[in-house]
Amino acid sequence: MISPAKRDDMLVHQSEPYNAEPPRGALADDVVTPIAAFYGRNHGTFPDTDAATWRLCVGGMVDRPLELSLDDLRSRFTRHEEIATLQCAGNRRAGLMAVHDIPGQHPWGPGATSTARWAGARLADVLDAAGLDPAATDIAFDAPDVADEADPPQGFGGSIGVGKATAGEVLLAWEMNGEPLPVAHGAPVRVVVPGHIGARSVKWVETITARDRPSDNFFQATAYRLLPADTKDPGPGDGVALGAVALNSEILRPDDGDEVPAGPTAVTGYAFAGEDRTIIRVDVSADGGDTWVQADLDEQLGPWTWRLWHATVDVPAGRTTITARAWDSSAALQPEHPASVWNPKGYVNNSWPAVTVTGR
Ligand SMILES: Nc1nc2c(c(=O)[nH]1)N[C@H]1C(S)=C(S)[C@@H](COP(=O)(O)O)O[C@H]1N2
Ligand SMILES: [Mo]
Repeated sequence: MISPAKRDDMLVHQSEPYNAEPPRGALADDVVTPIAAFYGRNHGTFPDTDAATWRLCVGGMVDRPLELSLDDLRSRFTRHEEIATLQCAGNRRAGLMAVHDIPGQHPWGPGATSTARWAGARLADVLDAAGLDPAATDIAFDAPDVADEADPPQGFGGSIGVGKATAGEVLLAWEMNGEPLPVAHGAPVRVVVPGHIGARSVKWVETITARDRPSDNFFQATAYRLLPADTKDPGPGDGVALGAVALNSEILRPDDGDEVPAGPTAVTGYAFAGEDRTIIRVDVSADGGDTWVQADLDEQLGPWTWRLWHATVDVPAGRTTITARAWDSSAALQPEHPASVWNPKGYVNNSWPAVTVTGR
């Protein structure tokens, strides 16, 4: 078993396969998350890949199928960097589970999201070298880590639309925060799809296939889909495949349950919206939403990153709930209640975040 080399205060939902998130405060200090704090989300055991023998096969609807070694990838294609936030569709699921049980899924808190500086080749350049058929509509990724939860058990995979795949920001990354990509995050090479749910950023990618329809992989066709609340027994194609990350935010500091000195209290959090949307405003309330203060937004490091924000609110003596709400550049506001976004698999809880603190 490969050790993921994480902080020892990670909240581990499962050790094998490794599923863990940092405590919320660990995300508050850096726009680019240290690797030791970066969440880990795995559907199977880390595969036994060897950078020396690893090959990337690019095929399907292309004129010139490719088989590339890591050296080929690094020497034939220009290296690009992209700072991108990954966010699991299951981030903040615990808030939905508090509304109504979601069996068989991890109760992720606010930490199933992190930001890294990724470097690698542009998927667009690799597809160009392979001579992408203009009739292709979807680009599928497949990895060797077998997920027993899939029906039938299969390697992890997924796909994105050809427009996104050729847009330039999607990377085949071998570097994370200036270091060689760790095994836990997909070494030797992972896909990074900025602005889309984490599940599309396939780790340990071995096969890229140009197709005329989305991937049939379990994690594209059956899981990571938004289902109506009353769906009983979802099968392939039910609901809607999740793609772009929805507007979301969280409070990182103070922590839920903290004691804080009564009076002015600093509150820090993150806010993020996928694809072409950016965060334009975050409000914070310490009186159940009667009054709000506008948070200061940190500079956004790039088009694909979350924004950290800071506000000071007056915390009275006794138990108080601090609430936040974010808007994106389409003027969309987060939904207030988790009950209104509850869904059977517990994805995309983007309701207003809250922590309860005691002023002393
Ligand atoms: N091969 C493979 N890729 C994968 C997964 C996986 O289980 N296997 N999990 C996906 C999911 S659901 C998420 S949210 C991200 C998490 O990336 P991280 O573990 O580097 O944080 O990887 C994605 N890529
Ligand atoms: Mo995920």
